[in-house]
Amino acid sequence: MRVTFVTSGLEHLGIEALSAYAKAHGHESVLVYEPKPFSSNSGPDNAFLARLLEPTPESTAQRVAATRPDVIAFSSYTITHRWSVEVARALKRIAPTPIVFGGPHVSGAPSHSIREAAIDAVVEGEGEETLLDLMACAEPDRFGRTDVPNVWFKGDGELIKNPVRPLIADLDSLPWADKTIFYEPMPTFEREFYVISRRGCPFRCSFCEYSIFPKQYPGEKPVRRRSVEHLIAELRHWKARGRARKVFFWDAIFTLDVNWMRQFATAYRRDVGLPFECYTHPHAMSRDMARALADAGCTMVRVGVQTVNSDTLADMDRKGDENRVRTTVDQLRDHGIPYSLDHMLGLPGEGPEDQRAALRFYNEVRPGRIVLHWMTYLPGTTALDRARDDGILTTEQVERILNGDQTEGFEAPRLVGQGEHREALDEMRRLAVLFDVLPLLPRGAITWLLESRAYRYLPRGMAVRQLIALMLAMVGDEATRERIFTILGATARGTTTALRARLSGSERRARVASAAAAGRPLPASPESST
Ligand code: B12
Ligand code: SF4
Repeated sequence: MRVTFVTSGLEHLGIEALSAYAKAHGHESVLVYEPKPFSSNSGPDNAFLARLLEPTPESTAQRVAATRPDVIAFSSYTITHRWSVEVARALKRIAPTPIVFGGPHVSGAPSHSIREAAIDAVVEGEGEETLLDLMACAEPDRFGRTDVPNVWFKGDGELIKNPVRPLIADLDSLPWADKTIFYEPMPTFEREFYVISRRGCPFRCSFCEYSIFPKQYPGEKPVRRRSVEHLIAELRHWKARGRARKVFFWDAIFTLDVNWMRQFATAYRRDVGLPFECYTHPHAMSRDMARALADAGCTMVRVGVQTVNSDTLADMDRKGDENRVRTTVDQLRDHGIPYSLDHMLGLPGEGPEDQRAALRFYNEVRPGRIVLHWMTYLPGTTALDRARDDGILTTEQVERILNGDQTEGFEAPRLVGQGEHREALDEMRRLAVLFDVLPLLPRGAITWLLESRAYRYLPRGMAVRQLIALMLAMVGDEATRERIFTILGATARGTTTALRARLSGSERRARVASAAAAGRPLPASPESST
């Protein structure tokens, strides 16, 4: 049996895990990957360039159909869900092959997702065993209509939800991720080796996908970790190819168990030795943990702060406070480990004054980088439920989010940035630039910009912020440089691929073939329906 995965944007660890599992069980797996460098929310997004250069859903559907799949598998984020649905619809017009959707968006909004006619089955939660079960019933009339756990499907006039199966307890029983399916079309990804040592997070911050966990897996323990041996063997294998320059551990929190970390530090330094970056949480750092990270050769730790307002932290069910953050960065600094801080703008109830307070604090602790995120309302999260209950979002807005509808996007500024909030959000956009430049300017300059409110005259907008990111890459630490080079490399490669497809005419041919197969006239302009 052959499964064809379809995705866009950046490397996808979930697809790599599923592909490896399918192959280990005797199936074939293929990836149709569209870089979509101007619309995947991971680089310089630009609607005009996206329309001009990126493939249409019809052309992606042709690429998928050409792989002759038995099952077509999409993994969608909320920001990519509509695109995935458009490709699925184009596919259904040319072939009856069963289509399954999994991933964070549909896991958070399964009942909305399964209503889409082009989707035959939706999988929530972990997908390895479920995918195999689905491949065993891969015929249009049987697909997912059995008792396959984790699957939602359409019954006769009703939606059917099967129970979820237990989580995979022993991560060492899983094969290594199938990296080659991404490295072949996008060799630049190999420069920064993405890996996870653990699944799950012990916390339940309301804005995070992990807040869904208790509803999805009642009574289950979320955190499971690979053994050091299993992890190091995989890293050694990829290091031997000589292309990776850095490792990124994408665990929600890498620093959870100090004994594991000590064992890891010895083995990593001895057998791998590449610079690496990882996440921590102010409740998951200690002097011993920082020492073990330093022993391992860690070159960047990202500390999740998000806000320093204790009321907001409590409202968002988030642990951690200013003191914990200060202790965490002290411990990292004492061990010579560079750190960056993750901060969120637009959290419910916060305004410019909260951002100024955060900036004063960050100016004291002086991180090497501040990674900013706007509050995003994600399907299934407790933050979305509360925003609806508290009247922050309307029922229509919540429905749009659950359907992955991009009309207003999913970030706070466009959702709640009207009326009384307009001015406050505009000021926060200006403050965003100050967060960006903080690591580049001396402490006194930041204090002056902040207290005199001169930051209101700083140029803002994405172009300026991207320029600052580039400057940080030039003068900043090695880990940041590698991060930015990976994104730039992927954007450049994605653009070349898109240009080549346009110039060779394959895009136009795909649309003609698709329209002919569906018995439709070809739309007038190649760009008109993207
Ligand atoms: C590592 C990571 C990344 C990495 C790697 C991406 C990846 N998916 O592997 C990078 C840096 C590229 C990334 C980028 C982004 N990320 Co991210 N990322 C994560 C993180 C921290 C861990 C993911 C992970 O552990 N994967 C490990 C694999 C094994 O698990 P998995 O991907 O969940 O896949 C399993 C199941 O979901 C299921 N499954 C998944 N797909 C499918 C498909 C089928 C057919 C089946 C049957 C099953 C199935 O089976 C898999 C194996 O069990 C999660 C946090 C979280 N809660 O998951 C956020 C998370 C997935 N990211 C998120 C977001 C928003 C993004 C960005 C959009 C951020 C941005 N720029 O705005 C970008 C998207 C970039 C792009 N366009 O490609 C959100 C997604 C929320 C949503 N509803 O869309 C999450 C949940 C974090 C959050 N905010 O709560 N991310
Ligand atoms: S600590 Fe991080 S990963 Fe864990 S629930 Fe909170 S935001 Fe999500």
